[in-house]
Amino acid sequence: MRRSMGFYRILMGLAALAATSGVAGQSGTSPDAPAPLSYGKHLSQAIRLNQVGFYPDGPKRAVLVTIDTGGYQTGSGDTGTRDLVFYICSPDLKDRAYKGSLDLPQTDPISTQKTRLADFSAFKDTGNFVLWIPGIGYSYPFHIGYGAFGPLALTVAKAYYYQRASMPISMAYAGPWSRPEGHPDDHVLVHGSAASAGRPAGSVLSCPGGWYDAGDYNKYIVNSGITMGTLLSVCEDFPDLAAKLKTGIPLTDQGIPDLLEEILYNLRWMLTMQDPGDGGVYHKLTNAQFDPFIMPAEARTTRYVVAKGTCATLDFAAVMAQAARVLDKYPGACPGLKDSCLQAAAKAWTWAVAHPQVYYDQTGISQQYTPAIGTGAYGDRQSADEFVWAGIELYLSTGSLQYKPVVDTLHVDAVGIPSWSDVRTLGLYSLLRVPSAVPPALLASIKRGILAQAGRWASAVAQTGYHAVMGENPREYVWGSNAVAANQGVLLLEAWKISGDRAYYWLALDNLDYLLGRNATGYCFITGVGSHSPLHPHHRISEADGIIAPVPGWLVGGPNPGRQDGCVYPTAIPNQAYTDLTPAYACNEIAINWNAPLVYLVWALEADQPR
Ligand code: 9MR
Ligand code: 9MR
Repeated sequence: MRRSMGFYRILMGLAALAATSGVAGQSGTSPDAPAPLSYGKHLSQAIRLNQVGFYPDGPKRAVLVTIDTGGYQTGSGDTGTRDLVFYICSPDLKDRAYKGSLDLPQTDPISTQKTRLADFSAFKDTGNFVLWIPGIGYSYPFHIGYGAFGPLALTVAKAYYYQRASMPISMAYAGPWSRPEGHPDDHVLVHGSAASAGRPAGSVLSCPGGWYDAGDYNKYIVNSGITMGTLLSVCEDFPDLAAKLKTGIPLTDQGIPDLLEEILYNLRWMLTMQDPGDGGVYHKLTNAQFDPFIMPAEARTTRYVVAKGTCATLDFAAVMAQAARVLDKYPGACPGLKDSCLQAAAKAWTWAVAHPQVYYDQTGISQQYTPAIGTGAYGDRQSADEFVWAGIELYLSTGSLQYKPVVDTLHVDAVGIPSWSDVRTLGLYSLLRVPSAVPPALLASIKRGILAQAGRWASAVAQTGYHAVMGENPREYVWGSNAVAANQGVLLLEAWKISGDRAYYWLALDNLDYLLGRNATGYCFITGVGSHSPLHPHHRISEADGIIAPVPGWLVGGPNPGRQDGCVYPTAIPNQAYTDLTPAYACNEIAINWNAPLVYLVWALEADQPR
């Protein structure tokens, strides 16, 4: 909120400026004549841009919505037929540092909005600016600088700290978002669905720690899987940056990056979710039903571990194997942990091979056992991709011939982005990290697949109204569409690494521009970031803590015409189906698996900037 206070001060200054400068009406001017320089000195939400910043050497684009056919927000009032100039100005509009003209209007294929692009890539000065279009208004402020996303990199990673279960979140690290410990999870019951000979129903387990999944307070292994795989990949791919970025969290292990410290908080919880008797992993640790909107410390409902499953067990195996590889780089730290991870991963694999199709069936479980379970299902009836991911990570981390057949029998045609239910691509990314271990033909097919996907996206981007890959395909506006945008960015960065073609790096940045405000809703989708961001996420802590500002650094789910929450949205148009309301969990929840690719995207972009 501090950022926006500053922003409002700017606004007030501008109001005073407008009052003294004799702002004139449109008298005597035809609608198509150039606008006088004397009006339009107010904020215009019709100007959409990255509300955080730009790199001096990078592309810089803003979009003016001239006509908003969807009725989500008003357009600019511009007819779209006249020539329009824009200026990059100091925030008080006194100094004009750059002049450009807007492109002709085009129709955004999804929203059917009419949009005009303002490209100021040629402007390379550093500092704080607004974009001003005479007659229309000025934009939210932004920064141009090397390391423009350094603070953002810290904010989106720090978010996980606020989400920790089973420990107090202290004032020293969390400031206003400090809170007492919630969900100790040291007295967790084995649900009937999870019973085994060694651990009959009602046995008491201790499974403390970890992150709450999302707006709710439950902890799900499947969703921890993709989250951890993505965050561990940040550590693996950008160790130098990880060593430098200090997120300001309590440190228990010496000599490891803050990000890894945060990751290990969830990893140690995950380890408790394996049955040491047989190696199987419980699907989730949960209440029977969702908690109400109360603070973690007030929640007292009985907690259960529910049903072992193949997908959870393999996701667990993959995470533990990859973690062993990352921990290997910090030999002095966390004594014994790497070996524990490797043993746990191997045991989990063995269980999964013996139980290859134990799928999570919440309806069936609830019919058979009491209590019935109504929390997030993360049900997935396909374990082939989990076998591939786990097999690859185990092979790369152990070199054992036991896992080699997974690599030898792998055939890759197309490569798509991963999701919690489809994790194969996480394994493919890992193969690219250790090319010497991969058969050359397989390696080539993975690269071809990634370049083909990235190439298709690149060729269609100019047709979108907001110049971003996210925006090409209306079917991508699913529950958690913002994570689709972030994951597209990650794939584009892989394409950049493979080909050396910078254009893919900039296309990845375009998707970050999308998430930070250059989109059909005008929102910067990360709490506490930018000038116009969600204030009412579906997040129990943010809603119940009595603080107006939501917990910062969280990416909300984003536009989703599915509206599975039954809420009223302003429109069902895919890229505008968003509302900043707490009950709207299908577009405005936050989740650990959505922030993870955002962390990857921002850290990867920053890792390549001079600092
Ligand atoms: O708060 C829950 C959120 O975390 C889940 O993503 C969502 C879908 O499973 O469900 C939310 O809980 C709602 C429940 O499904 C229906 N009754 C209202 C609950 C809170 O809004
Ligand atoms: O992200 C999940 C989305 O892909 C599913 O369509 C949706 C309904 O099953 O559930 C989402 O995950 C939620 C989980 O079930 C409970 N915690 C909150 C998650 C984010 O909304």
